[in-house]
Amino acid sequence: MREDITRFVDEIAKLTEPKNVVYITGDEAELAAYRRQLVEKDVAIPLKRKNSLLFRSDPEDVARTEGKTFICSEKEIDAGPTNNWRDPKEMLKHLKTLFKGSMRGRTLYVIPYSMGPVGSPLAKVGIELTDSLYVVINMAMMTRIGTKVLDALGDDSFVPGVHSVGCPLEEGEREPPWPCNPEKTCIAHFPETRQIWSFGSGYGGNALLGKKCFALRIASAIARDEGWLAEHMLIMGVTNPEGKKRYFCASFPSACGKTNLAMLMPTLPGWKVETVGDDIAWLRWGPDGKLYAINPEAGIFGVAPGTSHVSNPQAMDTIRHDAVFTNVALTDDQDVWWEGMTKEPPKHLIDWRGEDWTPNRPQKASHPNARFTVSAAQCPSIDPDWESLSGVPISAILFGGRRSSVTPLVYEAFDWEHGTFIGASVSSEMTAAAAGTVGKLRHDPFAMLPFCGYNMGDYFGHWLNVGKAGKVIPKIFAVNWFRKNESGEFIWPGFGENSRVLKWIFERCEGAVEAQESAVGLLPNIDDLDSEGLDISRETLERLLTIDPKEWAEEVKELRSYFKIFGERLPEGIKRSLDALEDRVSEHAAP
Ligand code: SAT
Ligand code: MN
Repeated sequence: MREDITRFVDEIAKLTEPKNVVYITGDEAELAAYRRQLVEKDVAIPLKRKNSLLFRSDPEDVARTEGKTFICSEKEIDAGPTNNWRDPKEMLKHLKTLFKGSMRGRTLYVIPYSMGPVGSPLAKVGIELTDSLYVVINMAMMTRIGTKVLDALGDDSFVPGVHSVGCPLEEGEREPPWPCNPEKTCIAHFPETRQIWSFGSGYGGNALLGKKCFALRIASAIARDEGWLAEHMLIMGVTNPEGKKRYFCASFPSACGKTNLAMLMPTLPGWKVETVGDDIAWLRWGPDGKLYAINPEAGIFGVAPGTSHVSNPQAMDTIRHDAVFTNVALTDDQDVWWEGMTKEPPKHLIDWRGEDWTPNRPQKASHPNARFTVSAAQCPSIDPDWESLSGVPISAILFGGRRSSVTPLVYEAFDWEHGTFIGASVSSEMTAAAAGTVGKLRHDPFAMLPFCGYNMGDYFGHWLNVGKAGKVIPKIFAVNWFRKNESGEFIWPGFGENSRVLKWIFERCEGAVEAQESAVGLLPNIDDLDSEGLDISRETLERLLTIDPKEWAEEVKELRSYFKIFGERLPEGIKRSLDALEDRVSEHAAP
């Protein structure tokens, strides 16, 4: 074992005072023993699905807590206006008091993990120290863990992460089913020294440090320094009926359907979608001047409610076995259920709080942010190249959000600078993935609002610069599956029908179809959006594919006021694009 690793572990053990320290090897037998242990201690419920467990979290610990997530750069301005900043020295002092003795009576697990396929030049290693077995078994699916990671590390650096649920156990005290410490929850990132400290929460992105903490917040800062991109994007392979394949990345905020899109079953005959990743992409220019992406993760942490054989049959197949479920409902025959899984709910369930549930109950049986965790390798649509060490070449980047109005179904950016502006301009109606008001429209640039490890204005600038370094520049598109009519109903069917939009994007990449210039970007000609077999009126299609200059004049005003928060850090390229958009919109609005 490398001396700096044992030193790190010893230091944290001295601070947190665990009863023992265990290095995770990643062996299947070891993980199976932990799963058994969780069941024996009544922390997890065994399911009828093979090797699968159900966990119920504390009702106070059900989603990422953005208000308790901090970026601790030396200077406040380097965290920027969209992050919660804390002085690194003060924060470290605070963390030392929080973590003092926080693992008493517990085991400290050392999890070496790789973000990216082990041995890939694009992969990076982290070491998470945690006192949560739930974290251990989830990290084992979400990342590549154990001895093989240490063997491949060589002399490279690693990102240290310290996680504690903040519930020390007194002698003889029983383990609570979901240990956490919501009052003192604190998730702190040190982008300059590349460290992560997370206290008090056991849930998802708060606790599985490889995901948002490392692969986005810390990695975005590394990527800025090294000239690449760490993005909140799925990666998918799209094959046309002639057998030609292209890869797309798509950025959407949490719980806006990235997993569904990455596993989409096209309704268009002859088209195929394969999954490389469903949440995070690391992108870099290859030696041939093309942009290559790897999925740094190895698993899927998907939103359960709404997932069904209709909305995402591939996900339903993926979670048939060896899956972990959190905050879903339990059926009488030891299986899982959540809202939207079937049209009719079962007659009786145990809900996510552990209480009897019948369909006449007003409360939901599963929590809206209930999740499944599963290894991506189990996904039937997994791409044959998903673990390619050099990544897959990207032809197009899609930006989307949940917008019930204003934003058309799809349009194309004029160029990379305009595409960067589109990414910077994303707003989305909030979901249950983060604590907050569901449905409220908020700016979420690049779907990175909660995940950018440095000043978002500088991040826009980094995007603009990165675009100058490649030879084969991907096309950039905006998409919006979530348009609604006056009665609040979705006017686009979504899911598998989104393949129609993917087809247009594919054909634009091929140079096979024209587009029409509009004030906001390049729109499809209505007849180029394949609507064969789709029950949709011409009028609705027109509505989906045209822009309303009045609405856009408002949008521009709103964006101008929003971008003010970045002050001097707002790059010229964004200002230029905004001015140009304003000019085009007012030209179009003129009678
Ligand atoms: O809890 S996570 O941050 O991992 C999920 C999400 O918000 O995308
Ligand atoms: Mn996400």
